[in-house]
Amino acid sequence: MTEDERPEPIVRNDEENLEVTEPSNVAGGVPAVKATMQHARRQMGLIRGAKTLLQLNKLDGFDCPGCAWPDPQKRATAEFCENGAKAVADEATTKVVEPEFLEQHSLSDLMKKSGRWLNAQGRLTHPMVRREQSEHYEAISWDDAFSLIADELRALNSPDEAIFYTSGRTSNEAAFLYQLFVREFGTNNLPDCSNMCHESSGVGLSEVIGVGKGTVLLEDFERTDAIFVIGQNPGTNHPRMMSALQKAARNGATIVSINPLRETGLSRFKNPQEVGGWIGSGTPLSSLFLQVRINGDVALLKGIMKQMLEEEERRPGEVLNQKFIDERTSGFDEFADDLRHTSWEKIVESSGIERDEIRKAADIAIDADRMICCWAMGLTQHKNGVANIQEVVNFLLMGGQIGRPGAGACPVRGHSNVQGDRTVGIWDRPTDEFLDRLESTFGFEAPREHGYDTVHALKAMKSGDAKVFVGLGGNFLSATPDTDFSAEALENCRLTVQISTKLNRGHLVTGDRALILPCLGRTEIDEQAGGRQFVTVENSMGIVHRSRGKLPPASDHLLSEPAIVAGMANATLGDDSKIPWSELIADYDTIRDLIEDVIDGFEFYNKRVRKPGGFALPNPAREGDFETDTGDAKFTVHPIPEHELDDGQYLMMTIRSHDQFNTTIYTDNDRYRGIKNARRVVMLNPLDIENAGLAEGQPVDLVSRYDGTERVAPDFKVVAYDMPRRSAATYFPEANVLVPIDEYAHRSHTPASKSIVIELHPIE
Ligand SMILES: Nc1nc2c(c(=O)[nH]1)N[C@H]1C(S)=C(S)[C@@H](COP(=O)(O)OP(=O)(O)OC[C@H]3O[C@@H](n4cnc5c(=O)[nH]c(N)nc54)[C@H](O)[C@@H]3O)O[C@H]1N2
Ligand SMILES: Nc1nc2c(c(=O)[nH]1)N[C@H]1C(S)=C(S)[C@@H](COP(=O)(O)OP(=O)(O)OC[C@H]3O[C@@H](n4cnc5c(=O)[nH]c(N)nc54)[C@H](O)[C@@H]3O)O[C@H]1N2
Ligand SMILES: [Mo]
Repeated sequence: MTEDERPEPIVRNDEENLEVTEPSNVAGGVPAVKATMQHARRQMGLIRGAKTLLQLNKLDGFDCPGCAWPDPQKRATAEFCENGAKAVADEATTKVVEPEFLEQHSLSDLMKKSGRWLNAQGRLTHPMVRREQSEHYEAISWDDAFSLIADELRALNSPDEAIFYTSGRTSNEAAFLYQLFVREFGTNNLPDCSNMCHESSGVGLSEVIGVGKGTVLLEDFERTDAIFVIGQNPGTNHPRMMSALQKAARNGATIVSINPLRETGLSRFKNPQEVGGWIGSGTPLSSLFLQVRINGDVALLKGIMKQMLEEEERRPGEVLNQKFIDERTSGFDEFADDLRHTSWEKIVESSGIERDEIRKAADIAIDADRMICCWAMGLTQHKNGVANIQEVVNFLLMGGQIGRPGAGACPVRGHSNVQGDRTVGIWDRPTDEFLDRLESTFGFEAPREHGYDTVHALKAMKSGDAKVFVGLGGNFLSATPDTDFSAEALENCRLTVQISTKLNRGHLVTGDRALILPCLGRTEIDEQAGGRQFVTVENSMGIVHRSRGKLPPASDHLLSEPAIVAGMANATLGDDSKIPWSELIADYDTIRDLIEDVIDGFEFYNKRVRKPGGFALPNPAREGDFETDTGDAKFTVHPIPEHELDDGQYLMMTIRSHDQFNTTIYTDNDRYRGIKNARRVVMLNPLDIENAGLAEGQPVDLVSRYDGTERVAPDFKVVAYDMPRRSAATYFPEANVLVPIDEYAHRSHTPASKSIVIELHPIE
């Protein structure tokens, strides 16, 4: 492709200067501590930095705005990890973006800057508006901003022409009020980041075990014999999980890692919270690494299970938990039949894993009295994402590994409150039971038609069926698939509203008019008429607990997320509303009382959440009670997915580097993988590089072709990496432009961000 033909990249990066070194073989240790201190100091200064970090994840402090990994009951002095510290430092930065900044820099000027640069400018301080045809944002009062939203919403032909997105950092209180406002307004158009994340887990698990959440608690890691970590990179994305894995390994558990990449965190770990963790060579973690092909997991799991079945046939009664299978499950015969008819050739070919290795994995599962399977985006973001999760459940059910201590399913959630947001009603497909409870509690008629999820919201905006977009957090432009499509979708709106803490590219690609509404972050004091407030969140294991910020807000003009929602609701619904919005904001206990009225499991919410460590929500599957339509856990049968790759084509996964939180880029380095000063890179197997006549460091354009449309991500550099043949890895969000809007998982509609067929076009 020539210089003129290549499109402007919609995701921008700073000047890059790629350096490649060997990937690290141990996670944590001194480099992690050093990186933590550097980030904290740079953003917050020495004293504020240290003080803030010591409040992180404390019983009376604030919940880490990073991932959703749970906190142990016994907290360390420094109960945080390198990447949690980066997320906190990023929010608690002392830098600010004041109105003058946005009045000076035009939107097209800012479009030329990288996402990392935009984020690094600091915290947003004032509500800002971009008026029609204007090239700039300018300051606006809160009242005028709310009126503008109300005018646009009321002018719609139907409430279904508005989209209300949520990102998973939002608290239970803000999320509950938000869905209440949206449903009283009259729509279920509540897409959220979960649609792009663990939706496949939710859909998959609900069907076969009756709850859409994981079934293990942190203490189960101390009692388990084997842990399978599948399609997850905890050393980077859930570093506090490393302490749990380390403890499990020390207690004798065997850890198996299934991943196309030999991720550093899964081989060895030096716990920076232990004195001994700073020296020595670290604790060896995974004893078996299966370098599966991208999307080879169905084949691999079938292989492990086929091996178990054959073993059971050789020594009946010794391998499977037949009693559990007979009494608590259905569908075993069809499932076993399918395994018998799946050939070993097909399994080995599709998974890329040899029989011997499969046998080793099966032996570990057979020897384990108690087994846990953990997974994340490596399983959910495929067209067969739901099938992937249900194969994991099949694997667990064979040994009766759900519903007893030390065993179970562990989808490791991403955003710190993504699970809580769904629990309190952020869902485009609410149940009738939930809507009935809203109606009986509040006395308004709840909309019954299901709303748009993320993919379908984008399509509706693009086609003109939706005209107003409101984002409660997040970065809808850069996190969604098909960036050019998303940009057009946003530009097609009459009004786009972003409730945000930091500047991102989503603020630059707007509807006819746009608002930025700046809000308080987790780390900050939330003072309301009724005094100082706290909020609550639910972690990956269903524990609901408090989070109370301690820092003075970044600006006097910030409102809390609940207050912003109430402001929009008051202005839009006015006196017709059945809900006393302003009273609820004065004291968040009153919001929690309403959550308790509407949602089961929150009994004595205000009392129980004040107890140190919070409380666990009910989870029938964890107790061995499967509330599916048939009342038992289900074995299911899924085909092995096929990817026909022509010459010159590769199957690409888009993954996170060590120095980003989703679309927020901290630096252009990926320390564990040995990649420095560059994000526009494509990792390939060295033999593939050679075969294709490419060279390391060579610039290439990445091209995907689906349904006759060619999508181009320009100007990437080739990096040789230890990974299966014919696979490619790029970073999210740089490569999102290649993910077609119509490539998403069956039934969960999660974009297939981990299996996109691409070609490489060398740049002359
Ligand atoms: N520091 C930090 N922490 C985070 C985040 C962050 O961006 N930065 N994001 C948060 C969020 S929202 C989420 S959802 C989680 C994400 O946490 P992860 O799911 O760990 O994140 P990804 O980088 O998407 O990594 C997916 C992993 O799956 C592997 N993989 C890809 N395709 C396949 C496949 O087909 N099969 C198998 N077996 N493996 C595969 C990749 O090699 C990679 O190791 O992390 C959360 N925590
Ligand atoms: N290709 C590809 N695409 C992906 C993924 C992938 O692996 N590959 N992963 C997907 C996944 S798992 C997820 S979860 C989504 C993430 O999608 P999002 O949740 O939409 O994206 P984030 O990058 O987490 O959002 C960052 C922005 O949130 C705002 N923010 C930060 N803290 C707060 C807060 O406390 N309150 C408010 N109101 N705003 C705040 C800041 O302005 C910041 O710029 O991306 C998805 N997209
Ligand atoms: Mo996520």
